[in-house]
Amino acid sequence: MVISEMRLHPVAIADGPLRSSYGRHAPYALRTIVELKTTDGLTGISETYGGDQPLAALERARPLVVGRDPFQLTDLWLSLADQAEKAIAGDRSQTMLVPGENPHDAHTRTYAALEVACLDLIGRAFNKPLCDVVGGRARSKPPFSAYLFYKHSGGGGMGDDARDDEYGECLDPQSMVRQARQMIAKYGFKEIKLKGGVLDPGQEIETIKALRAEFGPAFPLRIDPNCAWSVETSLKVGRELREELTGGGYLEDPTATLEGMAAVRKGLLAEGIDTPLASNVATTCFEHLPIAQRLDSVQIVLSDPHYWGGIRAQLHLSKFSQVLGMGLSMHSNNHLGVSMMIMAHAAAACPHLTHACDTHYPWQTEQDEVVLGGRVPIVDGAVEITGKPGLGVDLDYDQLARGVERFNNLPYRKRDDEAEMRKHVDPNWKRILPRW
Ligand code: GKR
Ligand code: MG
Repeated sequence: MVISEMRLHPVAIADGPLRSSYGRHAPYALRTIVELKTTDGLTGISETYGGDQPLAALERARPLVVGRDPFQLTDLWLSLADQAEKAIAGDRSQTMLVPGENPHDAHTRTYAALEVACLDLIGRAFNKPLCDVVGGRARSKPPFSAYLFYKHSGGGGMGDDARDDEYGECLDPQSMVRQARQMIAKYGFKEIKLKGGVLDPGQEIETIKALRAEFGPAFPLRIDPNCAWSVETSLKVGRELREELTGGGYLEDPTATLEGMAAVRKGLLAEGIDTPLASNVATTCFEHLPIAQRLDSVQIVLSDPHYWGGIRAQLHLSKFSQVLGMGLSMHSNNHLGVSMMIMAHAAAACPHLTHACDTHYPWQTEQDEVVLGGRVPIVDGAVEITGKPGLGVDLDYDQLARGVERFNNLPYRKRDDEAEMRKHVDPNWKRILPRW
């Protein structure tokens, strides 16, 4: 089996005006669909970040891909890692950059997209699901959590291409409870994540309390303000939500840097509050983990095969976090069904996975899906790994062409949530950390 061709499809997918400490989501999110074709007629697929930068990085890797035996993944990794070492070393956190934009991690993202497509090829060649190709599964129905966002009204897209606003405007505790009820009724999620860092912390505390009042302790709760709070504010929130964020929940990236997180942890423990801290901002690579453990900054690592370096890296991370005494959950960004299956196979394969994974999938619609047969089902909060080979999904080429056309018609080529805030909310808006 030899890879004879690599096809890259940049797509734009409608996205609602969701808020976070990064700003406001634009009407379309960007993704890239990767296809690898082999001399014996197989096609392996993958999905990754979108826009110019990821596309250019994949283009640069083309000479390493075409002509390759898809089993030779270590060699591919070594070649990409070697290129990366020649780049300037620097801050690998996600503190200031939106996910998918840190140039110091470009090699792990590029490798991940290619590795997944190779593993999909191998699965198809041997008629085995991808998670079985990497050693089998710890679970066949990996769980995902309801991912709630404060949002303005609108369902994403523009003009004639606007989507229905399924969840309406949600900018206070009561509308957030409504959003949660709707999402849980539709998908059966059993854990809840609230994207915070948007309203005054007092209102976000109230929102978490309203969610607890509505769903009870059987639904673990987590809140993630993406570093919007000072250490002091994080301590106040931790104190006020001591009941709500324990028992399976967590406090995610309340403040910036491993040192800041360590100060929050230390302060909470000093008051007898053992709320675990999770991170996808301060910890983004293996090198961060021993430091995070030494400082006691992070008790739950947020994996993500898209930027930690693929499915095999996900397995290493599962082991690494277990050995370091840390829990493991999964981070997400806007994505389509191919990524849904990448995350599901990654989560299925992990022996050590302690929390339901995040997914933005409820925020995308059937109209944008590129998977043949429509959206990947989430039932009882889980995605089932079926017996289908590879990722278990194929591409719908008409839908893919529509996504590419939407991309070609867009004036932007990268995510810029600050610009959206300035356009729609406040002409002077800037991301300030900490904001509170
Ligand atoms: O989609 O606005 C968003 C989120 O804030 C996303 O960019 C983050 O990467 O989901 C994310 C997180 O958990 O930090
Ligand atoms: Mg996060």
